[in-house]
Amino acid sequence: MTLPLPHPALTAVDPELAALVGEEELLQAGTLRMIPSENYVSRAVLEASGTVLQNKYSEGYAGRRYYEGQQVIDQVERLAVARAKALFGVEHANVQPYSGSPANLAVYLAFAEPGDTVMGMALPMGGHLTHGWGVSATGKWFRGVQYGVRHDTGLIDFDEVRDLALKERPKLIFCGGTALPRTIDFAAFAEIAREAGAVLVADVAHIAGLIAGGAHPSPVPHADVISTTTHKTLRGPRGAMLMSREEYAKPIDKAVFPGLQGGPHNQTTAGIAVALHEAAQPSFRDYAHAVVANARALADALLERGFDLVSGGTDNHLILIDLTSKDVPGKVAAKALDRAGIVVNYNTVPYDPRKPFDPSGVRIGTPSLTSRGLGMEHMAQVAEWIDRGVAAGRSGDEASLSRIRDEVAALMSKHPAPGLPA
Ligand code: DSN
Repeated sequence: MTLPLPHPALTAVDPELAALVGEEELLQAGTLRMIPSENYVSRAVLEASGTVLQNKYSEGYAGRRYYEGQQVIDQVERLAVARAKALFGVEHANVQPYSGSPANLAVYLAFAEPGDTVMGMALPMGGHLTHGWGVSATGKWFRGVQYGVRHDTGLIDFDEVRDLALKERPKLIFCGGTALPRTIDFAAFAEIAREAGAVLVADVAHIAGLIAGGAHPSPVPHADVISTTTHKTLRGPRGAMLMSREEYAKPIDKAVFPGLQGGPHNQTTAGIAVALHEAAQPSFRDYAHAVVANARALADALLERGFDLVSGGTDNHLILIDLTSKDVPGKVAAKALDRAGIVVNYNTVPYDPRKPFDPSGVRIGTPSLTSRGLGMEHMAQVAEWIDRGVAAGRSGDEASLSRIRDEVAALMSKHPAPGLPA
């Protein structure tokens, strides 16, 4: 089979949309995708996510629905829940949240009242909007207090976190985020949460696949609630899960439905079930460890080329580059790399003097390229492309960007992506 994939029904009904899907398939096949929150799902996950399960309403939970005709849907949801519990070793799993932000909002609904104090990592330090940041509903409807990382090390200062938690007595403490290149010390957060009388929420959206594959320590049994999306390192469809001990099952389930959401997206639940099955295979452990090994090798290669990495490197799938010393803004670099076939996102770095829409850094990661079978032996080449691309972005050398794009496409053509045939 060659790209783009045949979509006969779609092409017949809506050729304009079919053409756009085909363009996206070619783009994803021909580029080096390095946004750390993205990945490639398998053909099996794609198929499960595009089934007639889509046609069914099933508000409620398996065995307790508000609509009839759930003979199959109940089994699908039970399968996904059982697989999540087995994979992560948790007592309770809810697979219905539509995505990470609604999942986190459900946690607020379950454990806090509007106006309560909540604590999370500041967004520009690597946290997430829904951890109480001001522009988010979670920062408007709750009183968000925020911790960060140390200026000198780029690492979380647990003395600062403890002092803040004991002073502010938040109802919830979030750990985890979107731009954290280092291992999260769940035990340290749990101790602080216990002292402060807070519910500890581990948002492991970025690292769920690494945890499942044994390449990052698990938040079990330290966190009271574990929130995760399913589409990042876990390599499932776009969705989310909330996991906990049994004692929190009821408030979490009630908050997701009927508190916040209506009918679950059953086709997504099916895709999640397939992804969890795939993540339970021995090959997924290899994948998770390879993601980290690649990121470390890439970080070393970038350091050799004089790049300034926040916290000095990485323990996981993600690298945050501060481009101040390269004299090029993150946005200029990200857009140049995109023209060179290397897809990254511009990102704030801790204590960034620039604005969020025009920050100093770029955020890169290895989940997608590892899914395509790139290994440590390729990371020096990837670093060289990034180095050349950033320099070409600074000088406006479009010919150089175009040459990199051809080189990238040549390598990627030898590494078919899951879900996309060569
Ligand atoms: N948008 C996600 C990310 O890119 O990290 C977080 O929600």
